[in-house]
Amino acid sequence: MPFPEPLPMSSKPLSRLLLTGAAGGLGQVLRKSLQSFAKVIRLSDILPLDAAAAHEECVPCDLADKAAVDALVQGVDAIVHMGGVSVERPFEEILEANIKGVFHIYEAARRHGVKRVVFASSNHVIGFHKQGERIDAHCARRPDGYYGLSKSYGEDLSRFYWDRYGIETVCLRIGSSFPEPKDARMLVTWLSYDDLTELIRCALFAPKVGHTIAYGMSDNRDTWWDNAAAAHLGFVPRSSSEPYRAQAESQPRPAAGDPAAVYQGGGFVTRGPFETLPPP
Ligand code: NAI
Ligand code: 15L
Repeated sequence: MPFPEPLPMSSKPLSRLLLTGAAGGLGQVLRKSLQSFAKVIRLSDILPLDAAAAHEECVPCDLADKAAVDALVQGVDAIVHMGGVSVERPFEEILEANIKGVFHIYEAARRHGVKRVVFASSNHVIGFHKQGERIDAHCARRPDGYYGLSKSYGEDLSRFYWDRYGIETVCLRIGSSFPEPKDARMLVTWLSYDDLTELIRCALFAPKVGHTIAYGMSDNRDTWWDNAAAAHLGFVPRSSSEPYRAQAESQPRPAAGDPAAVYQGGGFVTRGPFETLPPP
């Protein structure tokens, strides 16, 4: 299904929406698909961005720079926080972009009175649950690396900013959001770009979200996740991984018993260790 046509300007509910990670894979998609929701979209990334259209502002920013993030957030109504390291990497990299980065976003939101954030969490918060195990958003978290730990921190941090300062957040534990599912695991974890946009729309505009954690997945045949929280937001996924089954199942699979085939986090569960010191 194609992206919905942008609504007429008068019906755009937000004045200014901040999208971090705008140069990334999902950011480039959301740059277009979220334009219906705000008169102005402020786009930010540490990487260069394409020239801004009339309804866009491009503000380069390193999320690890507290003062720069504070200036970035000033004047926005809501934040869709997609920026950061998006794969397993050494802790020191994750610390700067993801852990300090998400703290800077929430501090700036507090200082500038932003009332709602959509935070791109990840299935790697629960990556050490076994494939086939059915879990919901309240299950024990079992992060599968420093990356998953940073997203777990973001979920806790956003909870704190709701309890302490009343800033609402929807944490989206995104499965695998790519143009199509690439392998057998992604048949279960896939989230189409159209469904991602719809989920973010629900997260931005559902009347009361408090602090909500929802999974980001399409209406796939098989699922490991009870997504009642997303339904509560009004999210109804429309895509399914089923049309891609034959192609995805033809890709090489990890051997039975390989942790990548055992755990929900797939190959992430075996990344590292990362040696950042000389051998002992
Ligand atoms: P991506 O890696 O393509 O995009 C992330 C963007 O963040 C990049 O453009 C990068 O330059 C930017 N970034 C990294 N460090 C930064 C820093 N210090 N300051 C400012 N910007 C910085 O990742 P993708 O796939 O677009 O994912 C977007 C978000 O969604 C990420 O937070 C990722 O963890 C999360 N997510 C994505 C999933 C997916 O399947 N695509 C699944 C689960 C979560
Ligand atoms: C993620 O969190 C990553 O950002 C993305 O690149 C994919 O690897 C995805 O999870 C996944 O688990 O498929």
